Amino acid sequence: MSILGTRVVRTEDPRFLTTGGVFTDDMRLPGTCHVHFVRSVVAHARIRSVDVSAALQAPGVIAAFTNADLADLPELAPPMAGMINAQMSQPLLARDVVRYVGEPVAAVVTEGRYQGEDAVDLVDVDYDVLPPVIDPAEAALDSAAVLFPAAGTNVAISFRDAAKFRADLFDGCEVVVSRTIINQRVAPAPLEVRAAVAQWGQDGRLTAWIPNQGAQGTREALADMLGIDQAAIRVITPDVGGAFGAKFGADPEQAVVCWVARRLGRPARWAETRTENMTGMTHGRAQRQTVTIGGSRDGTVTAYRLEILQDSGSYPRFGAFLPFLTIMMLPGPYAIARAEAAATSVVTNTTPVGAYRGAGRPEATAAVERAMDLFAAEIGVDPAEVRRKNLLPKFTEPHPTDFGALYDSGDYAAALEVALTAAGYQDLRDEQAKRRASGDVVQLGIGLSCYVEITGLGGDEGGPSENATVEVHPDGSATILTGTSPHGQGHVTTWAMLASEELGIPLDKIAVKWGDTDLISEGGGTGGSRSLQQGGAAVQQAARELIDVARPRAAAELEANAADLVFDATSSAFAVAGDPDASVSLARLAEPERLSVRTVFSAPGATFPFGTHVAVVEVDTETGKVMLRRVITVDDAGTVINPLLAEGQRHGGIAQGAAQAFLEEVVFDADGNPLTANLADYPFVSATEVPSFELADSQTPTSYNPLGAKGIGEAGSIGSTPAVQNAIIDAVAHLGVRHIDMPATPQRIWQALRSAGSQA
Ligand code: MCN
Repeated sequence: MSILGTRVVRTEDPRFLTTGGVFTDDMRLPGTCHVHFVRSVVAHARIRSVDVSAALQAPGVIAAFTNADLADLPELAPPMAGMINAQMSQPLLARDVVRYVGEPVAAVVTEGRYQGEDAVDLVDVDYDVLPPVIDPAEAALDSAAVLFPAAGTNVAISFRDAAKFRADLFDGCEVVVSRTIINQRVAPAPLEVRAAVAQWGQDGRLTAWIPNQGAQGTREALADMLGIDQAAIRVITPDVGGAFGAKFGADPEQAVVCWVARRLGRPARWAETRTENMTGMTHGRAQRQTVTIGGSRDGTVTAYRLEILQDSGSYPRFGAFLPFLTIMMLPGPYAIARAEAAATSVVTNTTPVGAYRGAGRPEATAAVERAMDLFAAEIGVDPAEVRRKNLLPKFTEPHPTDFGALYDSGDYAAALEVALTAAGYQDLRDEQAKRRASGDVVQLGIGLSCYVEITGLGGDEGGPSENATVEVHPDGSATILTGTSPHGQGHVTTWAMLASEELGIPLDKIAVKWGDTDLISEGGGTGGSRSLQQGGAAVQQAARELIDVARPRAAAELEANAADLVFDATSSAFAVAGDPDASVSLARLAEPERLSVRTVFSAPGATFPFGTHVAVVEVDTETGKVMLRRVITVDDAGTVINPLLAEGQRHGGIAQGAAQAFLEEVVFDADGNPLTANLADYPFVSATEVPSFELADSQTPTSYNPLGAKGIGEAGSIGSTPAVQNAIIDAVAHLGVRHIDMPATPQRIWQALRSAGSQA
């Protein structure tokens, strides 16, 4: 019986639950010093001076560094240079200007960790405060103060041109609705904050332990920031306590820790506080979207336009690039005859924005799903019916869109119907009608969201790819080396399942290794829900190739013809066809020489998982309080290899996505002071705010890899956000409310009800 598709319990967990993980901050090297950062307390200012003299006198202080000390490091280009305005790069420590609260200005190095906490307070930074630009709409104005005078603009990058919008896009539409909606800034808030430990060897090589999503990408980022060859760096990834897109590459602080270790000739370490994490780690989303949707009164949508203003934060990073992905997924699962989009990414005096679970695609889904509901409300047709009318029909051959995507396979209408049936949609509408009729204080809301997303995007010209090595040892065990980098997704379990399936080696005899660049020099890491479809496929391919390598050895051993041998995965041995007594195990074949295969799996392209989410909420119309009652989802990620893990990903993603709809938001005041700088002020979602989700099964295999698998890691956070937002608005729609921005907090709901009431 195949192990694939079965609910194998995570083999990672016994260790986490007993001895515990070993995270970067657990690394202990003799003679280590501690790095602490002095961070800007103002959002925008010229630095007149940085005086570290008092700090240097404090107990335990070894050294203190400012930007002037980093003269041996190269001038940095912004990440994704060539696309992003070249004048907008971030120095490792602020040079003449600070551009957000939390920006590292100086580094203080101490013998003991606790000594640094006090010493940083003794560094005297003299600021000449500049006008802060916090609102991206203001940043986009010609009259706005510019963050980078040399750039002469706050625009980091733009995509397509709103000036070229068609004047006739909405011609012939019976109904056109337009609205500006906010996809607010949120914090990835992984349980493990950022950290680094660095040590230079006698040979001049750097070893850096950094929590990341791909050691090879982290090595490249460090090489750029330190101006050294990648070959001179070894990155090791200890256990990682969540990343959610925000731990790709390396951050300036991590490069400074490496630099300090070199300068002082001893190991150096840093682990941030939660407040540093909330203000210093990249945030996600942060789009202002203007949607315009038009069509006929029967529910057919014929035209759709999206204008995006992306807040990139102070130093443009991946966040500036998010609209590219949003536009790529613009029409979502719908057949809309005419659609167009344009986007501008601007810099503001706030924390830089980066990738966050879904990165650009949740924003596309949120826009079109909100637009669909606005349209449905305007024409008075059930939102399910409007979606039904406009979904692309089922296709099995790749479907190209006008926005550069090639949907591999999909049956969006089926996903909608399965979800509606599982939810008991009509019963819910009946209950809603009853509560509306009785004027119940607590109203019921039902929200829908249909989505298609992109997973496994990227790679070089050859398309997306990933490598894997499988080695069988003489004792019957095996080792897998992978270029992916799990941080909660369970690759150890799944990769072992894939190898076990091919080789017949039990799971507990298969070790999975990743995240050491000296051991695995190439790899794309884990992000964009790429790992199974590329990294997992590579493991399967390597295991199959290993059988091919072993076959001639078995033939020699058994003095048989290679073609007459069959490999039996239940006994992990080759046997001569028709003569089961003549057999030799794989383990035995690994005795004379190493039995190891490294392979690269290349995919023809990205895959496009899809689904439908139905959210059911109760809204107290007197207090605005929201209770999330149910979320029912279809998340079709092709063939599922381990349903337990895939469902875990869905549960986590749905909770995270739902939290964006009604709880989470990173807030700055008008001066750029962060108001959500810890987990007391930032309402981090927990199990108490969400119900257990109802997950319907749907598997439409892709032909892009032999597993038939697409990605599942981000589906939950893509589908759930608009479903929950739509449900909340639906609960109070009969009272005259058409839209409430996220997060739909009690205050916002209450205000929406009041202004709808006063208009009535
Ligand atoms: N899987 C499966 N069948 C499928 C698809 C996936 O059995 N058809 C399983 C895989 O074997 C794997 C897991 O589900 O164990 C997720 O696989 P995949 O969809 O390939 O996604 P990745 O492993 O590449 O994970 C990346 C994704 C992203 S982009 C973010 S952000 C995210 C997420 O994973 N961050 C996470 N889930 C997270 N989960 C935790 N605990 N922590 C994070 O930081």
